[in-house]
Amino acid sequence: MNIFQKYLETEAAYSAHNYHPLPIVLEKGQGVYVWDVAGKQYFDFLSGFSAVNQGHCHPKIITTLIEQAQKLTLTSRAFHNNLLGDYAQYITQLFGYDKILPMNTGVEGGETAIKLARRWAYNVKGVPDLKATIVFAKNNFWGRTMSAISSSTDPSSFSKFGPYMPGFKIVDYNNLEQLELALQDKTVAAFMVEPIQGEAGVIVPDDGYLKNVSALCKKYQVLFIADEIQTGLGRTGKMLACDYDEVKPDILILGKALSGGTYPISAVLANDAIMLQIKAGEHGSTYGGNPLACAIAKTSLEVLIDENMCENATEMGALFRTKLGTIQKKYPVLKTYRGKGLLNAIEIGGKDQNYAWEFCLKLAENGLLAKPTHGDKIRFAPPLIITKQQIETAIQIIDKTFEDCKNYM
Ligand code: IF1
Repeated sequence: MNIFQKYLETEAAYSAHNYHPLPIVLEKGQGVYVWDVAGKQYFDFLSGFSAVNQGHCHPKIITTLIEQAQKLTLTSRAFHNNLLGDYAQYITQLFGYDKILPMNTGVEGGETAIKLARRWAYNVKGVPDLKATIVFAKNNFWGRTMSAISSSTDPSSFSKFGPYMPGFKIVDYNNLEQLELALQDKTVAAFMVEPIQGEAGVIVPDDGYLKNVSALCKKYQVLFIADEIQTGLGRTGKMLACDYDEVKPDILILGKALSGGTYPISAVLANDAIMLQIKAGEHGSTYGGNPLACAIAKTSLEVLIDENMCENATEMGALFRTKLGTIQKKYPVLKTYRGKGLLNAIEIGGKDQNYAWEFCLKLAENGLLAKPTHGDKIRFAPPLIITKQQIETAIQIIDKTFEDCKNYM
């Protein structure tokens, strides 16, 4: 029996089977590396689904976490705490919004954004009560709540969980004609979209798509909600993926790396005309805006900036894609590769659908962790602190893995 077996069996016996992880058991993480219970080291090229942008257990974030955890972790919002105001001022000035509504998970950020948009639609746009609609892009992913799956076009997310939230409409991603048609409906409160679709397999829209989305939203008095939970905070090489099109969404949703992978922290940012539509006692959560989260989030943002992680993501991402190009010449089974900054994905061929899974198993054996998404796509998203040398070593592992798998092709 291998060393992982008892962990896998215990987990299978007592924990829900709502995931199908790679059969490895991790117990340590530092920077771009994680180690399994046998002491084997891996490059982490998933980064906790882009929550660990700053690297595993970033020393400054961990120090902040420990120090604050020994002082005060949670007051509830029934009382003020000494950190929320300072953190709120910092993050709103950093991203250029009047206010933040602090939440915990990414999907709570999405739910909050939708509630703000609907409330604004009734109070400001004048949509008749109960008639507000929200437009989403096909293949969107913003979490697992009933609202999130009600906007999903992926049966594995929504089937047999109905009935669904009403008032949601779908347009093709990266399709401005369809979007303009949909926004002409006067009941539309908002268009909520990921600047790059992560779960769908790192789908990068045309240059200028977001700029046109923003213009259409303005034209039809519709709020532009950017879900930057995965693409934000340096992942694509800029602080926000929206920065590539120099657009400013009406509502910005952040999550994941807002805590450097240490704690669930999300944030919704908007200006007063939208944010103040929610009055005292009309929204919130037990942990939203807790002092531990405020301390962690501020340090997580500071290290992103102080350590030039956005710039590094741009440089290392470009190097990574260039190297993938050389691998593609040797192994045509590497059908396509794409991405921005350090949010990249490859599509691989192979004799059968399982090739991507087998490829990831072999990658793990060779010392690099990644996981397939939607069949034949493999996302590569290492922490943003990765160095040139580490990229080159990782590329060697990927190259070797194609060599190892070539009769599987
Ligand atoms: C799973 C990946 C999926 C997200 C975007 C909101 C959320 C997510 C753009 C919700 C969460 C996670 C959830 C996890 C797998 C992972 C993921 F792309 F990041 F890999 F599914 F698409 N917006 N993404 O990506 O944030 O509530 O989870 O904090 O549910 O399997 P959350």
